[in-house]
Amino acid sequence: MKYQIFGEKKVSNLPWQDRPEGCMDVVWRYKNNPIINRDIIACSNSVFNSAAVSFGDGFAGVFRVDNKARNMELHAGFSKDGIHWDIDENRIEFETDIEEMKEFIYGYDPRVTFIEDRYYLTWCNGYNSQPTIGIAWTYDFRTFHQLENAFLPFNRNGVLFPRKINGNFAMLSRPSDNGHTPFGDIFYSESPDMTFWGKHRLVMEAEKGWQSTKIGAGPVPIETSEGWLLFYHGVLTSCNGFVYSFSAALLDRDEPWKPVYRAKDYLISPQMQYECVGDVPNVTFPCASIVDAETGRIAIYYGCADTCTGLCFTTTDDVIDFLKSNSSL
Ligand code: BMA
Repeated sequence: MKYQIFGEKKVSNLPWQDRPEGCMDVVWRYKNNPIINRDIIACSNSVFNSAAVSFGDGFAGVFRVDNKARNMELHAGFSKDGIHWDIDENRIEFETDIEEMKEFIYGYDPRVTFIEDRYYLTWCNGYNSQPTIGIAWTYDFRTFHQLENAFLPFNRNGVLFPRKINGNFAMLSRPSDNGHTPFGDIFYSESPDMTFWGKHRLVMEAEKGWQSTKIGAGPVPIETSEGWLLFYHGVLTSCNGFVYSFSAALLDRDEPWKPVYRAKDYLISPQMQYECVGDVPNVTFPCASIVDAETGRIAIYYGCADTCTGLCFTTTDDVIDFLKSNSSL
């Protein structure tokens, strides 16, 4: 490997397929996509923007399930190979002593981050029916302990860093509105205790082309010698509505609110039928990546057309080289 990876472990059973012959893309799709169909459990209308991590000798995850009543809920699941999933029929019932957090209204777009000794779940949490960032932790993906919301509404795409920065927990998020927000930049915040968040900093604003309307952090950033590798989604407003693509940036290791490289081009945009056709057409929305520290291979989980879940692959070296030769900064 050309570039070093920090804080990640060896994942010898990482889902993987080599880049297809003749393919010139930096990120390529799993050939049997989608890996999770919309009807994988009885109650599901759709299963998409979801988080997966390496867990024990297999994988665990938290899945966005929009149910047949069309409420947005979070379900836990397990997998031996990261491709075939057993998803709980029942939604996660959070445990909490905080009276204000006891009512579950809706939850969507989960991210899971392992920090120190446990897995933290962040998601877009309905509070007073308005979106903000919920936080919970778990050891086993069976019992989840909910903490305070990180921010006031309206906020989405809360993604924790996998280690403390300057002695504090750190999170990316995207302040927004109560609708299909027509704007949005990525911000950085710190907290000494996972309760009180401050030191808010702008990281990146919406720019041009595929990322001209709004942007939002995707999977948990991966620490490398060249900076924090962040996959993020970007939205273009076409005459037929929003188009969600994704690409990558590298953020400074000590001051992650400072981008070092930022892709001019997208890595994946909706082009396959399962990405272009569904409940919301033209959406590719990554919420998780698993990296194998030994090879630098990365498996990215992404929601497709707000309907099903896909998988795609790359390596840290490939993405970093792409960023260095393709940066708008
Ligand atoms: C965003 C989020 C995502 C969704 C996307 C496209 O605002 O709600 O969950 O995938 O819109 O509908």
